Amino acid sequence: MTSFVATGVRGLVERVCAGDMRALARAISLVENDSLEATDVLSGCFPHTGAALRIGVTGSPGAGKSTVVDKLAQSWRAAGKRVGVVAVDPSSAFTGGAILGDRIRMQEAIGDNGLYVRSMATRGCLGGLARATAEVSQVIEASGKDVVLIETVGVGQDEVDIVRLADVTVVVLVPGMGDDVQSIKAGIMEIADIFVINKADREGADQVEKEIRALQSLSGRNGSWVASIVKTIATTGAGVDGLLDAIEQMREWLGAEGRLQARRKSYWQERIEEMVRQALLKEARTHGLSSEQFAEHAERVASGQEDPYQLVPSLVAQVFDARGAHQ
Ligand SMILES: Nc1nc2c(ncn2[C@@H]2O[C@H](COP(=O)(O)OP(=O)(O)OP(=O)(O)O)[C@@H](O)[C@H]2O)c(=O)[nH]1
Ligand SMILES: [Mg+2]
Repeated sequence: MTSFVATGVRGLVERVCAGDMRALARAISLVENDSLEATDVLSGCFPHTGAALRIGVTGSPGAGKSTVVDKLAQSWRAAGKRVGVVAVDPSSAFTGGAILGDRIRMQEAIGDNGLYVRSMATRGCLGGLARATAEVSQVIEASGKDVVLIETVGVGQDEVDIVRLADVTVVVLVPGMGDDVQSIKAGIMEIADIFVINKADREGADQVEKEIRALQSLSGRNGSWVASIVKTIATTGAGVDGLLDAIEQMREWLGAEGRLQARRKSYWQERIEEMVRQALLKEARTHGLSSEQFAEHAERVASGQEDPYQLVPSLVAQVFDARGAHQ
């Protein structure tokens, strides 16, 4: 059974790496649904990852993230680079979802297999959105992409976690936010490598720039990199060249002194820890610790009938004993 699955998956992964779009869509579904074959798919793809630049694009709803991503993707395609896009929560009240939908249709129509766009459903992702996004990005990268763009609304903890997987983080702001620059989630401001002030056709772009500079002077530096600030009108493409330059500079900076490696290491340190946690929990569930049993313990602890500090070590021992007996 396992070998059958592994053989089938091997063929699928080979087709993914050869740039077969249907195979890519199938592989992504397997990963997104956390299916039985997901681990083999990811493991098969992993050796084919690492070369692409991963760019996270985040910012408040409607800031123009999809439009910026679209313009970047177009520029890179024109330069012959292969581009992957993962968009998380494109179904907010703004037009992002529709824009992406159009693009997916366009991509099918012109058969451009150098561009792949995937929308992530925010609900129903088994094991968390950050995990699913990271894994889907990896599969897309393995299909032979030079750049992977990950678009996400920068509001919740999930989104901050998603952006962590990026090598370069672009935060999109818009004029007319007033003091709201301060209210953008602090975690997102801190991890910004490049600020885009989009909708620069509106009044107040200079004010936003001033506010970012003020915040920058307060906070510490991100290594020797001072986040660059670029103004764009994404709808017309004005300023997008400046953004491309800023990304290129960041890529060069990351390339020196092992910085890219250091970033990816710190990302994987957290990620591996999370993977171990999940694997242990799964182990616990297959060795007699069902959700129902957790619920029963929770009820007893909540009503003071059971001591959680005694309970947990005994549960852990129980799992290891059960596992030992199975081996
Ligand atoms: N005036 C102006 N409008 C823009 C600009 N960039 C984007 N827009 C418009 O702003 C709206 C939202 O743009 P999107 O690119 O969908 O924004 P988003 O951040 O991806 O939105 P969500 O994914 O829904 O959070 C669209 O109607 C765009 O046409 C700009 O530079 N100037
Ligand atoms: Mg969008």
